[in-house]
Amino acid sequence: MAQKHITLSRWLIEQERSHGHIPASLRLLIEQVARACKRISRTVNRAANSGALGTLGSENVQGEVQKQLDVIANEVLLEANEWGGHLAAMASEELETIHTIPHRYPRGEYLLMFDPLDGSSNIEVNITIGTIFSVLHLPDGVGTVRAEHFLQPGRQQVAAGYCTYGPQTTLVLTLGHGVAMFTLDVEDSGFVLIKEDVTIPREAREFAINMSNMRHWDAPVRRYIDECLAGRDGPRGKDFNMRWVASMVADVHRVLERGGVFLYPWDRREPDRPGKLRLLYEANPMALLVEQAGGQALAGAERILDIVPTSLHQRAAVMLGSSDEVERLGRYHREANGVE
Ligand code: P6P
Repeated sequence: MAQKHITLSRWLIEQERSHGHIPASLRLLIEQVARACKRISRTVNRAANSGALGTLGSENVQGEVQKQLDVIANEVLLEANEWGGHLAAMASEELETIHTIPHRYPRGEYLLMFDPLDGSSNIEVNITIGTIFSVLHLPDGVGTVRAEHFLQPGRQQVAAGYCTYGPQTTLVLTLGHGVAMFTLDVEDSGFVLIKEDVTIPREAREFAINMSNMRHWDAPVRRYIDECLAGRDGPRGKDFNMRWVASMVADVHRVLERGGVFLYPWDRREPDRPGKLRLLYEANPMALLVEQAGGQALAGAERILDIVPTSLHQRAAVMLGSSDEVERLGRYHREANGVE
């Protein structure tokens, strides 16, 4: 039977009206973020012809070389979201400090954080990249918004999602009541529902990790991966497959679609750094999506969504996906810590 043509706008209105899941202000915020993602998708698709590939020679707050598209995507998100009256401030991987709403616009109740273009190392080689975003409530009674107001544990997110720019432009979204996927219908230039109540299989045969870092891993991660590599002759009794796209949005999307586990763990290269990925606008939104889809998301032994942030751009170890696999990883970390 032909699937009903449900646009993102209609789905959001139904979430507001019939399910009472969200207020109109959050619905309108999500629509503005989606509109910005459509603009970024068009810009990415044209980049090779318009000369927008390549670097700017500058570095961002992370000390990473900025790509032209990183800066363009950041500007698109700031411009699309600052006038609507739904936000009090924004934070971005590309900005050292928060972006407060200009006085000429009304201030809203939400805080928006984003990685405007995740996977930048893949831009020049035409591999899927994407935008990751997270929404929090501004704490009550705040006068002047400061970075500290963003430092809330991920379990307090009111919405989270990402948009992939690859073979399809697909928006994946949770409002705290399951995960839904929408793919851009280029003719209509609108996002159309393709899947809701996304569920990650408990079991998996696929892991995603950058194997070149193996010698730097901690014992629990090494134990888990060695067992996967031992396959059916080893303690797991089954063979595993490996994937590594080096775009978190692509690897996490695969996990949401068919299960598996994604790892970017702590390693010895920078022992004082908990991991490579950023907590507020990469680990937290992806952890919420995965948990809402029935999976799990840990930063070693600890649940990612329980981490209380101490700085805007802090990093976290990430192990997320099929719950049987992530539970095993958590157990190995607790055993190594002498907790189990
Ligand atoms: P590595 C992209 O730069 C990113 O932040 C994530 O999207 C991705 O999962 C990871 O880094 C890739 O890191 O060390 O394999 O290049």
